[in-house]
Amino acid sequence: MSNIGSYEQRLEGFDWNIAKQILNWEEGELLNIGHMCSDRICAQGKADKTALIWEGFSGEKRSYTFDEVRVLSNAYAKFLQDQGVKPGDRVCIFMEKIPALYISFLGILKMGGVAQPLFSAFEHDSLEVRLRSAETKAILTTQKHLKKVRKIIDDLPLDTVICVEGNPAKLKGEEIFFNVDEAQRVDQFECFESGPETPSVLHYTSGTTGQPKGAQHVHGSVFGQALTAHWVLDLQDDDIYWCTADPGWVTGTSYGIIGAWALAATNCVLDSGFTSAKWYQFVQENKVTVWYSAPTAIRSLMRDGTDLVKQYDLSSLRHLCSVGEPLNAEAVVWSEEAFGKPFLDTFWQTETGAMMITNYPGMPVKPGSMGKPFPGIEAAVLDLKTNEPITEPGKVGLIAFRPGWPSMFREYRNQHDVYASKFVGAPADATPEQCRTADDVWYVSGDRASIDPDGYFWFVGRDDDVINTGGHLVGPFEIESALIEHEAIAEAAVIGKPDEVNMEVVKACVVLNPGFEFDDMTELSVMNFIRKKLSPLAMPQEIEVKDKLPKTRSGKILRRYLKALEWGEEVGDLSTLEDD
Ligand code: 6R9
Repeated sequence: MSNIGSYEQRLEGFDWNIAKQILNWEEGELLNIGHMCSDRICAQGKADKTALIWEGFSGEKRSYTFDEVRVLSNAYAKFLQDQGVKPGDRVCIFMEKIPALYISFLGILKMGGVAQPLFSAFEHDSLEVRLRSAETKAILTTQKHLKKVRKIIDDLPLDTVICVEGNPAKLKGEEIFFNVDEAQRVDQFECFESGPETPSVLHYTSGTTGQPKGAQHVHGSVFGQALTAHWVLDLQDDDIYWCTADPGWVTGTSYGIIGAWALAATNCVLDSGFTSAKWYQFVQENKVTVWYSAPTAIRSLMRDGTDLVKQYDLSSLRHLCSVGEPLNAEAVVWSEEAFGKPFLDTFWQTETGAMMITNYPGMPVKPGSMGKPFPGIEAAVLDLKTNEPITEPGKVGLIAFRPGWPSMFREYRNQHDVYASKFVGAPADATPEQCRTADDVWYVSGDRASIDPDGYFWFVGRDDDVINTGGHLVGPFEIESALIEHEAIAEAAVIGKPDEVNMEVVKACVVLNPGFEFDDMTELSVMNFIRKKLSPLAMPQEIEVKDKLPKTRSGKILRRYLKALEWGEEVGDLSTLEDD
């Protein structure tokens, strides 16, 4: 059972150095996530411990010890070096949740590269904007996804395409085949001498306007990720841990790789589509003890009922956590009934790199609340007009954090003004570093919440137009831009539409080009167009044709207005709405 101490005990005299003690890491030692998640674990006498338990789409299984992860990630690191990849170069990982993803992630970090994981479901357009923005030097992918890369490579500064799975005979031109299971093991590799501020992982996240933003993380993030994994996920040495997130999403790297392996937990990965039965089977078979998942999945499990739960032996489960969207009180209560313990909600973002507001184990759970700030995190809700912290319980404001926690993002790649706009109290022309270090600065999350008299945070909603579909953030702008490339569409506005399981799904309101009819064929063609250009997540589930779109006088689409109509909410101040 957990022995991590009460929330109150942990708050008192908190210091991030505790993370260093927990990792047994001393100042002056090498701080490289790749090294800390493999070599250090082996050096602690855990070389033969299982690091990865993997099950693939068609039921195939593989497992790797920490020593195997160590030598195989060395092999990736050396191979990348041999290809001319230099420290600081961005290396994209674009593949399903196969073992190569997890192991190459460490390999990239070991040689000083910046790992850029992207969802394999992305189609060429989504891939292209992210590779272009990151000026990605090399991409690791599988044969299945090569055609998307081929489609865009000529226009990109991408030098090296590495295929890690498939048939080498199918490669073209300068594409290189590297299958780590067949490659020579590299027993010793001299890791890049990174420090706390050395760039590590670049995660793309969607915004309301403009293209996706690349949130840059650093090697020092491991302290935040490991400590939260230890105290909130309650990861202990003998845990069998399953984080269901794909590493294309920050949860899948911060907790699906870094937090877990830095603490030497055995990490489970199921690379197959969701069914409740499949998931329960996986928990039962691997005796999963700690489970970190998302509300969409929990709601789907709930829909399939407790009778199904009873058909499996899930008694190994001792601790459950959730992230990505509001976790409904109903889901918390159901999980108590179904699994004998509640899913504990945690709130954080790509930008924060690690958990910020959490239901700390042992703290009384208020179903529907996100919990309280993690020790060491100063959180507030700011008044919507004055940006001052609200002291009145229950009043809604913007969730904000005092900068300075270890896993905080260090910049939005090449978008300094957007980075600066996330901070209140920083000088207008502040550098990213000044934004984080100036006095009285708050990082503003873009979400709204209230705080109750006991200090619990209650999520209210996002402060922008970003759509949260099943825990994945989708930027309306990216979809709108793609929609208007379809021959039938003149204008488009994209909003989130309420959905029972996914919380929101994408809805598009469109104005047609003259001469086009909106019949079933056109609808299907538009949906497929987006699915094939961007990703299945971005595909509108509903398309509504309008004569015109509501716009501000300056020509900006008023998504807020469309959303209010859709959600049956008050439309609010429409003074900026363009006249008829
Ligand atoms: C880790 C992650 C961040 C946004 C965030 C908020 C929503 C995350 C939540 C939650 C309510 C929670 N979100 N956790 N909303 N309750 N417990 O999800 O990162 O993909 O960047 O999304 O997700 O809107 O701002 P990211």
